[in-house]
Amino acid sequence: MNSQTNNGGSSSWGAFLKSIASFNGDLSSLTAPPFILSSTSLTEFSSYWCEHPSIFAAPAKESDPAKRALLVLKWFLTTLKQQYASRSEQYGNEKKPLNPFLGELFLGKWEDDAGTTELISEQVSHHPPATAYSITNLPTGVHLEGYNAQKASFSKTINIKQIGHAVLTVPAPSAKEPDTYLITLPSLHIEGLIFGSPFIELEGASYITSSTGYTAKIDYAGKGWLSGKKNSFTASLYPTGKAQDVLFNVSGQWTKTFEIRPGASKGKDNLIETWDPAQVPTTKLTVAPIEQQHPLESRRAWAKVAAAIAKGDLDAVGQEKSKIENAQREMRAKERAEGRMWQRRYFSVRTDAPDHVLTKLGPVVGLADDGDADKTGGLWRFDREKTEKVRNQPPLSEEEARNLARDLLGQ
Ligand code: HC3
Repeated sequence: MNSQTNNGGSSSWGAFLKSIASFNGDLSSLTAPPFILSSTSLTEFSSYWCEHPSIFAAPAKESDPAKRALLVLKWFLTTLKQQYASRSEQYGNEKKPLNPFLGELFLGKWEDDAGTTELISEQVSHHPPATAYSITNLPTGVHLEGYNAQKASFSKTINIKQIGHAVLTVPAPSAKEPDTYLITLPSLHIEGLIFGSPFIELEGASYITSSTGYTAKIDYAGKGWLSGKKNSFTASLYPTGKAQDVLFNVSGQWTKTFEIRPGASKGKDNLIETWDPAQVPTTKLTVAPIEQQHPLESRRAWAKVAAAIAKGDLDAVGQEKSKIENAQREMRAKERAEGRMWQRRYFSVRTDAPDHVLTKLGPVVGLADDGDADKTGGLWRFDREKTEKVRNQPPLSEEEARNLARDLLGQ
């Protein structure tokens, strides 16, 4: 059992395991013992897409469309370690993140050799929970947006199907129009539950398909009974519809190293590149100091809960969480009574027309053109007009900020 269980003791972990066995699929309802509680909200997870901004922006400098598609695949693969293993590497186990409230924001930027890259993450739906994000590298205009929700079930362990998708837009050097890449999200399950040190394993396959006519398929595999290494994958990049004509292969472990090689016709043993995350430092995201943040920004809104988690004071955790949950419930009731809806700050539901990306590229990767809107509260797209308006607004006065925190967070 993990050493961090000292606090909660093995019996509380045992009780947690028992509660998982009767799990109803609502991840937020899991009552986890203190050592497994994280003070990080799921809105922060959007930042995992870009911890290497120069790898994110690199496709914009490549004039060959097949090589651009390979650079996009490489970037996607480099994000997996951050997305799915960084917490268990940092804390020794995968913790239970804070369940974001509607309208919660996480804003930041990366500043490095790739210039400024901006992050906007917003909880756009609470029932069902869905987080939307937009990431833009300003010098190149490379832009990622997407939204995700999770559908969980229990069979031997916690299994999670990710709902939603991401769209990467790459303004390419010699191309008339930017490339569009539609990215699907892998399924995952939790391993190590029984030993009190949960970690994530990815499974099944995910895809990236592009408007330039290339598709990448990534197959995930874990450590089997007899063979295999944990966090393994093999990926191939091919012209869309011609899965046999592999242009590039990538294989390895998404937590460790992986190798990029040409497809069979170009000498599959020729190594093009080895990616070793240990050799490439990540760029730290900068967020505004808490007192300068908007009251709905994650770290400001959850500060008291985070402090209580840090102290291991479960009563205070419960009380502070309840304040937010109750205020949110009251706000929803008020909105219903007044016949209005919570206005999302940076994203809008796409209702006016068919979504061109999903109509064109969705069928290649098995995504419906409604973007699974019924399971994510809508087909969410980044709204540049709204964002412009927000940017032109004066900052909230202290009184406005206090009132917002009182009305929306019970603080
Ligand atoms: C399942 C998960 C919440 C969802 C997390 C997602 C899918 C969110 C979107 C990110 O881009 C990628 C990502 C990574 C990790 C996923 C989390 C792992 C565990 C957490 C459950 C709600 C917690 C389960 C409880 C426990 C104790 C096993 O950690």
